[in-house]
Amino acid sequence: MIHSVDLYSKNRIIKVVNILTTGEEMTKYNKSEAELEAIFQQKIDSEQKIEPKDWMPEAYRKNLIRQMSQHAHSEIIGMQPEGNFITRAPSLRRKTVLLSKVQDEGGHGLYLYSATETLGIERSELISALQSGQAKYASIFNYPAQTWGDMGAIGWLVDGAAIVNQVSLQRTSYGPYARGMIRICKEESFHQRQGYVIMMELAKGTPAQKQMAQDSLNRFYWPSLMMFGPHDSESAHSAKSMKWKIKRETNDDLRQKFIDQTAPQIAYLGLEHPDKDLVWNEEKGQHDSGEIDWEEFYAVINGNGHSNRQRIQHHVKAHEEGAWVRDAMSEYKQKKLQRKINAETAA
Ligand code: FAQ
Repeated sequence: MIHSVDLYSKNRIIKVVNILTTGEEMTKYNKSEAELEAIFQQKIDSEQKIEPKDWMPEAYRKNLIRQMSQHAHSEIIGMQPEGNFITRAPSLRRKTVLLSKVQDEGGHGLYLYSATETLGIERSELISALQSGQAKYASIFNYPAQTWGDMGAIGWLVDGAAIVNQVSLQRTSYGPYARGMIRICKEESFHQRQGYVIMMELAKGTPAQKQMAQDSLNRFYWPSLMMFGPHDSESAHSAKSMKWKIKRETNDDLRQKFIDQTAPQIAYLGLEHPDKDLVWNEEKGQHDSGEIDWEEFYAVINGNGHSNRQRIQHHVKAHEEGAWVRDAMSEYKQKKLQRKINAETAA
């Protein structure tokens, strides 16, 4: 009989083997850590992907686990504001579209957790870090969704901002993350479009509907800009992440792209721009814009946004209620393994 502790040790053994590979490579190629690091950086500089079994500096692995798991958590926690509106969608068609969109976000979270696990960390460790508040998720999901207009604003602006970032991440240096991003971006484009269509319908509807669209835009515009993170000068991880090509463009450059792409979309809807300081700068070929409320940003990422506690409580509850699924899966896995061992012993 194989007990779960045996399976657990099996995973531990895999981890140890991975660590040994590092040592083996050092002996195999007779290379020091510094030489391996130089080879690693050359690979990055020549646009080769780093794959799970390749040698990588420990700080690269840790930084990737941090960013990728936070990205996965964002997708999963991000299901909550829109999930809350599935039963309130104004038509059957809208309900099916929203349901499918929210399911896609769940799928993105799962690809990203799986990709993170290739770096030698267990899913359960990632989930504990989320639930204990040790790991962050995108600040935007701590703002409440209050109206149907918010479903439009989230799809258009939140998925829109996510795409601007994720298009650049398709070229990230870690192979499993880059490949995951290609599929995720295709799905996010549909999400962004469905959000904009909701906004177009509201904006050309009754005065009350147009007002609803304006109100959603006003509440979600600035938090969407915050999705790109602090200014480059304040960004703790950017320098290393850019050198390692985990990030391909800086927080401020990506935010600027989003500001520039969103301005004509707001104008097309006939809505007022929430940034009263926004002006086109002919010389720079981009917009100059007003300053983000960074106090609000830091309050939200440090756990004090409107919905932080509610989002985590909801996740903990859903996770506990799903325990039987995980137990059933692990029993089944053990049963299959035991059958295989029995068959091999009998042969
Ligand atoms: N929210 O040094 P940096 C989506 C943290 S997917 C919360 O600049 P970095 C789809 C940062 O983690 C949206 N925390 O950090 C969807 C770090 O804290 P740490 C998610 C933030 O990593 C749509 C600290 O501040 N997308 O929306 C935020 O180099 C609709 C210092 O910052 C991704 O995760 C923030 N906005 O750059 C789903 C993309 N900004 O870890 C459902 C991948 C910064 O030291 C519905 N991630 N922090 O404790 C990235 O590109 C990067 O991680 C950044 C931040 C750009 C988010």
